[in-house]
Amino acid sequence: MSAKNLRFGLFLGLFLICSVAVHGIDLWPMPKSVSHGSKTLYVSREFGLYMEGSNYSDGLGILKGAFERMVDLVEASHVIDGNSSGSGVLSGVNVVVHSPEDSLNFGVDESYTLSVPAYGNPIHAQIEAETVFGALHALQTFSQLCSFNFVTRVVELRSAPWTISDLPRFPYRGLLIDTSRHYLPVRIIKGVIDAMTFSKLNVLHWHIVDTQSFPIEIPSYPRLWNGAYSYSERYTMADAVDIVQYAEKRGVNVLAEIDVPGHALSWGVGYPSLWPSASCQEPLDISNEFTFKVIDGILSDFSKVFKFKFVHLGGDEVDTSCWTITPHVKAWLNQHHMNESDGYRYFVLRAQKIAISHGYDVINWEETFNNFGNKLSPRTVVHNWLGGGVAQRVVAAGLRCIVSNQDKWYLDHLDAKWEGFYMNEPLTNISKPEQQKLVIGGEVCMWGEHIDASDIEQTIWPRAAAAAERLWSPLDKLASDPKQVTARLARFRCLLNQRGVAAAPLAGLGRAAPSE
Ligand code: CP6
Repeated sequence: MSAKNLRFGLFLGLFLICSVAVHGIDLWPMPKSVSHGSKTLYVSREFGLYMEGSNYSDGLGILKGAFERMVDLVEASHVIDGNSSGSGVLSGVNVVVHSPEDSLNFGVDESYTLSVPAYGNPIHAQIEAETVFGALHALQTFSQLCSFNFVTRVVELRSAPWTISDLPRFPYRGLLIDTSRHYLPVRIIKGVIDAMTFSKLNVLHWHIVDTQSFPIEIPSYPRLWNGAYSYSERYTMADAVDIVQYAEKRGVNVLAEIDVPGHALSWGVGYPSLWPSASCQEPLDISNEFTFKVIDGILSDFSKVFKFKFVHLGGDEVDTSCWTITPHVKAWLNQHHMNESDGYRYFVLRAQKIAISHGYDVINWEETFNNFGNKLSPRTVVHNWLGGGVAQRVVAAGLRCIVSNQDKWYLDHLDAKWEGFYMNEPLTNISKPEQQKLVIGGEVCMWGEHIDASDIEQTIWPRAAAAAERLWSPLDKLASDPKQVTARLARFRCLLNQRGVAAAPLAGLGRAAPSE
């Protein structure tokens, strides 16, 4: 077989897999309300962006950039032979944004309406949104209505007219990446952000540092990144600014984490006095004022770069034995009338106070709540990860909660299937509306011990997308049986592939190898 035939065969194969079933509504995640007709429109090669009636001036180019990327996605690798005007030609989109504000943060209005009329001269799609970030979601939805017709060789938009009205079920829809266990180049992180926008995830939880390495520059304490794996496996503060700006332009917040007092051994490579001793290196030395000075310096530097309302302070899996077997730490605890669990509480609460002094609300892993929940700042969001349904108890105590239970939403569990990701319901056993509101959302976690730049994409996708629909779509639009969405998710997975995201087949991760 010639290379050309082989390419054609592969192309035909992908085409057949990806174009089965044009029936139904091919959107992921499913919007709150959708209605459509049956007319096919052709997308003009001069498809344009209009902003008539907007109060928003797009000074940062957020909308224009998103529009250009959308046109790129829809036309990617295809020649448009279609007419640029005339009957049945969709010649542009008018975007009306009501708020002039362009700063992204937690709770920003992400709602939008999108309508595509079937007739008119010219025919323009219409997007209305309170903020530009709602308009970005509308453009993503619009891009999923478009497809390339290989017979007529035009980009078409089928089933017009469309009327879509949409908003997220939860304001926090996260994905964790871990750059301590394996370094991820900036380019890879940007690719993760791009892919997140396709399924409307809006928080990149950046677990930057941990025991294994300290890859980020901290200007206040410049020896901290001596704990990086190598000279090149590092992020400058300029890299961090670049990532945050890249994400914000796409409607994605960046949540920075330093996980203290456990998971912090690498801090002591540059500053050994942060270790209880040279032979007992974590948790951080609670008896040393310098420890809290360093945390203050990091959070002070972070507050200039990471503008999200929250910072994550970890607090999970703290093994305090180093504190009790190291004489000077043990003496300090005794002197302050603390046992080791008092010390753990003291440390977490003091770190919280420092974060709050820099203007942040705090997210902590659930062990902090499980051990001393009533002592946590009311500005705490408790991040679930263990299996025990802590969300119920957190919201009953009046605190906010993010759901990431490891039995369902840990992407590093390679045997976890997409169906489990889809079916994980954050409001399980929470029925009071005022308590439901305290569950601000959920997050899938791509811990980095066993993945790196070579395979992070196919490990995240499409399973993270399954969770993304759970977090975005209203309960009455979510399938009660994942079989009902298999075909639609499979097509979304193909769309990710077409867009250059190495999403694995649905029958890939989470499945045993086929037997001989
Ligand atoms: N690192 C940190 C981890 C994990 C946690 N915190 C983790 C624990 C168990 C599993 C996966 C990841 N690798 N800092 C727990 C929140 Cl199964």
